[in-house]
Amino acid sequence: MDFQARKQLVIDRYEALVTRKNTPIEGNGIYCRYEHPVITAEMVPPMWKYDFNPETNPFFEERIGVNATLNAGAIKMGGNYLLVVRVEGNDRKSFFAVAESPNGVDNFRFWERPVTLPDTEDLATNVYDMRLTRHEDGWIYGLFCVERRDKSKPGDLSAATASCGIARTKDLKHWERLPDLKCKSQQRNVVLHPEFVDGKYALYTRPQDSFIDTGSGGGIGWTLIDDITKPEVTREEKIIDERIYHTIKEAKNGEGPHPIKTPKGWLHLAHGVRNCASGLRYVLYMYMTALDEPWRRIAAPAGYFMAPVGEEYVGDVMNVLFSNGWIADEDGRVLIYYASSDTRLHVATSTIDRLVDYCLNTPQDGLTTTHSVETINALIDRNINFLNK
Ligand code: M1P
Repeated sequence: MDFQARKQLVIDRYEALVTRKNTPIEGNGIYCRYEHPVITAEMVPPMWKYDFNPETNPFFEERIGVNATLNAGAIKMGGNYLLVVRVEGNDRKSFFAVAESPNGVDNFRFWERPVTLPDTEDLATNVYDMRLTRHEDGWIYGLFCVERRDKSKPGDLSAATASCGIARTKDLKHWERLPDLKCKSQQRNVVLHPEFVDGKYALYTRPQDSFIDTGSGGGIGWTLIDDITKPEVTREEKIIDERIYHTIKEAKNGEGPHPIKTPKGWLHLAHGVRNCASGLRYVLYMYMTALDEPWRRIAAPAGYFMAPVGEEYVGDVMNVLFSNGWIADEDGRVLIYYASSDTRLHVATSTIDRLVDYCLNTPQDGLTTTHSVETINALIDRNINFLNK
């Protein structure tokens, strides 16, 4: 195929993908998955990957490969649905890029260029998983993981450190970088609460002993910080959603996007991790906290909310669902953006009412087999009266 024909083919394939209609699939009554992922590596604009000059690229070869599009922060602006996507190149470096859709479930297109994120003096090797928070102080904050080589282990080429990077913006175009969060432990999955609490910025944290292991880190933490422009954890990180033996969050967990405020409390989406013979398994779960005390858990439905199905199992890091973005629409609809197996990005839709109902009325985990059977029997007992109604 000559240059012109290949160029046309690449553009046509790209256009077909970004304009593809997406339809919901009825599920368990709590949420609907969708037929197609919302963003895949193939939906990154050809202009970012190909040299369009026939002189310098006579075979119209791809020059810069994109490996995956995953873990996106989400926000609604000007009536459109915007995702700050983690785009991972073939070179294993991730960067952020904004994709926009008129309806939130299909027709996502990346903006002309990826985000140019100012760095700190201590350059990051990698950045990823931005959580967006439209804070009541008027800024939109992006909190993300900053990965650097662990200089204390010069002999170990895979030793890294994780800390929380912070940037803020009004339009997702111009970003002001603030210092990284100062903290005694490593941190990933740090999320900014959208409201001041006692006049302070509030953070969901995830203290961890090392880059991968949370070790003595007991779960999702909560702390207040005095000054977002000099962010430092000086108070206790109170564990508000703990890891528990023989549950979906035995090995580790982490807050997803910032919680959604509802009349009945704050709705939280998180990921839980357990270990098994095939490696780590990441699933999504939910919990709720009190409106006036966002650190106090009031509901904890048992088990996972979403786990991988079908092609979602397969990818770069198998058996993973991860979410750091959702949008609560004005009409009560909730769009949940989740990535599967660190490879592609999907949407699931629900409503505030359904999610609150799920959290408040799903039985809690009794933590033993006996309790699980008792819970099922109690439901059957109640159902007998309704069977033929
Ligand atoms: O590979 C699965 C996920 O692993 C990490 O999450 P956590 O810090 O909870 O282990 C992150 O690197 C995340 O990006 C990734 O999806």
